[in-house]
Amino acid sequence: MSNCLFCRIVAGEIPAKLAYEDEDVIAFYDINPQAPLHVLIIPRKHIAMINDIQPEDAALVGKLYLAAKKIAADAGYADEGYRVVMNCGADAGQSVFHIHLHLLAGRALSWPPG
Ligand code: DGP
Repeated sequence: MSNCLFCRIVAGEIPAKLAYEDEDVIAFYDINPQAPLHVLIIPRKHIAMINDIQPEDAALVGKLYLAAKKIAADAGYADEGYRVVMNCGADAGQSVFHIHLHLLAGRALSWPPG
C-alpha cells in the first residue's frame, strides 16, 4: 500500500536501520525508542491491524515472534528478559496501521502498562 508508512520502509522508499530481514519479515529500530533495545518487527505483507489477521496468516504471524526471539538473543537479552507487544486500535495506542511487534529490552519494564 503506497500510503502505508511501513510498506514504504519495506519498499526501501523510507530509510530505516534494519535489525533483521528475511523473505517475509523485516525488523528495524524504532524512531522513538522506549528502551535501550526497541525494534519493530513487521510482515512485508500489509496487514493493518490484528483484527485483519486471517487464518492463512498464522504462520506469518508466528514468524514475527521467531524474529523477535532471534533479535533478542543476538542482542544478549535472552536470559535477562524482554517484552514483545502488539497494539491494536486507538485505545491500545496503535498509530501505524501495519501490524508490528514492539520488542523492548535493556531495562526493567513495569506492568501493567499505562
Ligand atoms: P504503535 O504506536 O504501536 O503503532 O507503534 C508505532 C511505532 O512506530 C512507534 O513506536 C514509532 C514508530 N515509528 C513511527 N514512524 C517511524 C518511522 O518513520 N521510522 C521508524 N523507524 N519508526 C517509526
